[in-house]
Amino acid sequence: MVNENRTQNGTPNATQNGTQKGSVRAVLFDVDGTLADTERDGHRVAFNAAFEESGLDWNWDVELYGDLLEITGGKERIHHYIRNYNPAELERKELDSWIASLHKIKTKHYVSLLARGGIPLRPGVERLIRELRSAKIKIAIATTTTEENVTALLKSTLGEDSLGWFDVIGAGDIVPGKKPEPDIYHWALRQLGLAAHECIAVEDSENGLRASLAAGLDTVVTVNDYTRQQNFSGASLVVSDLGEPTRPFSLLEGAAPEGGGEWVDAKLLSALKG
Ligand code: XBP
Ligand code: MG
Repeated sequence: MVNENRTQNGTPNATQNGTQKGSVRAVLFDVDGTLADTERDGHRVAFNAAFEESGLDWNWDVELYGDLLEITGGKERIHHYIRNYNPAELERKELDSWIASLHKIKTKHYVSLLARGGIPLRPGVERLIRELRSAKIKIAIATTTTEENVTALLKSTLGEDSLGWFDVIGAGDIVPGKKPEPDIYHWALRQLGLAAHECIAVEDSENGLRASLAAGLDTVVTVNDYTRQQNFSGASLVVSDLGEPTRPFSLLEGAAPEGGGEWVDAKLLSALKG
């Protein structure tokens, strides 16, 4: 257990007025693009499999999907696609429930793709999660994706027990507003019983960063092919990935704290809180 009044090497880390300097109480992880690179070869493939199973001649290629990722939420993304690329479908009777049933088929395909071991965790993710757990720092999930998808990803990469490692899992429709709305981060902080200033978020996209910043969370961004060119102003640090001691990250924006390694660990996260 990390003693609130001492850092792990025993030096006091309280500031003059006694507030905890730089201690991170919880890390809130985004999922898609952050824990794993799930969009291009996971969700996109599952959407296309659902369209085919439903007899639709729709095909979201890599480039089009990159544009559609501007809209978070699978059901919202299908609706956006219809409005902007296939407006004739707007005439479909009970459009919303038809989209919901199409999305259910997509989720079925995505979950089975993950179960086949489809998508690995990104560099440093498992290491950081295990480190935070042993440092007794809480970990949470705050994602737009469907909870079933989170469960499938954690099971297929970290094993069944890993579901119990997370103090809070906030996903999908549990909140009314999806990223860039801050709803899911507010929800997760409430469940954690912590204030934003005690925590830090890890994200991959501009939508995600806008959501975490709006919730008052310092945020580390790990980019990927779909998000590299996006606007990450306000992020505490922008890096290629979380890195490993043997495979340092590339620092893209911001300054890694003094004395830290070139990988994201509990020490670096606390130092970022400064
Ligand atoms: C990413 C999303 C999700 C996924 C698809 O979520 O926006 O909508 O693209 O999953 P995050 P669903 O980056 O917040 O993890 O089809 O289940 O929505
Ligand atoms: Mg994401």
